[in-house]
Amino acid sequence: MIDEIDHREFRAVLKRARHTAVLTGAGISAESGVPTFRGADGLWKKFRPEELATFEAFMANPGLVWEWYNYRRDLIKKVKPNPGHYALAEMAGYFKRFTLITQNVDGLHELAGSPQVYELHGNIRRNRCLKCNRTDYRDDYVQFPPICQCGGSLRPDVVWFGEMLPEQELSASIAAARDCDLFFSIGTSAAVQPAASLPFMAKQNGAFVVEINPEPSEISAICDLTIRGKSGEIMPLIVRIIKEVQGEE
Ligand code: BJW
Ligand code: ZN
Repeated sequence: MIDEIDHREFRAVLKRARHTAVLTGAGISAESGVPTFRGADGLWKKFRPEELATFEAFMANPGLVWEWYNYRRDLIKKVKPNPGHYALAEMAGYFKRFTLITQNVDGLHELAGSPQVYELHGNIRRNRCLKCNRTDYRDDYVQFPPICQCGGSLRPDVVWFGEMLPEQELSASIAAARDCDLFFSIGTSAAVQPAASLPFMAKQNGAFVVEINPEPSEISAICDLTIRGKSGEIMPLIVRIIKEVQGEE
């Protein structure tokens, strides 16, 4: 595996990169024990997205949608970042600019110490009020489904299908994809828009695009380097190479 990663062209790219941008998906948290969405053991194999991950589904049956999110919240509370998350937190220190963009709602990048993370699909630990828009991280509401102090219904503050992504995070992510010279797509099937367009934007701008994923994805064909392996194993190796090349004259 190290031969696949450790070659002259990639070493040169790592050495000269000025701005590195990274997009992560569910796969980076798989080794922490968080299920992915698609694939053999994916969440969507057991639950249909349109029944749980849309605003319409929430309005039709808030109790059912809340049960599903509470089940996932409980699971996420028990897990820890893995070597992939820690490697990315460390990587931030090795480039003039480093932008970390995630589709994940589990908060594990922040927990691993990444200094700034654009969370494109929200955060599963956060609640948002449908009436006053206030947010909080409480999980001790007495009523079920939970109600805000203003009387409005609370929802998980994640982005469902058909909803807009948070404007600032999305525009900062697009700007980074257009500005970077090195882009990593890690652990995502790149099946969901608009996040899946970011690697294409980076490529169009001339960036070197690297994919880390044990399986092919929607973006594999445009990648300059595809590393077929687990991010928890590959990312620490990449950090090791970055340290080496940055120490070279
Ligand atoms: C490993 C690994 C290991 C495993 N190491 N790797 C047609 C064209 C363009 C767009 C659309 C369209 N039709 C509909 C749309 C829009 C829609 C969309 O993209 N749909 C597609 C399904 C086609 N997008 C939206 O609706 C978005 N909003 C939007 O577009 O707004 C504008 C608009 C509004 C109204 C009308 C029209 C436009 C919003 C998308 C929100 C996505 N939300 C979710 C749920 C979040 C909340 C929750 O958690 O419950 O976000 S869906 C789900 O998918 C979640 C994820 O963030 C997202 C992406 O999944 P991800 O991370 O890629 O996971 P997987 O499971 O797919 O892949 C895991 C990968 O890891 C695999 O490849 C494995 O191989 C790999 N792996 N182990 C490394 N150890
Ligand atoms: Zn409220």
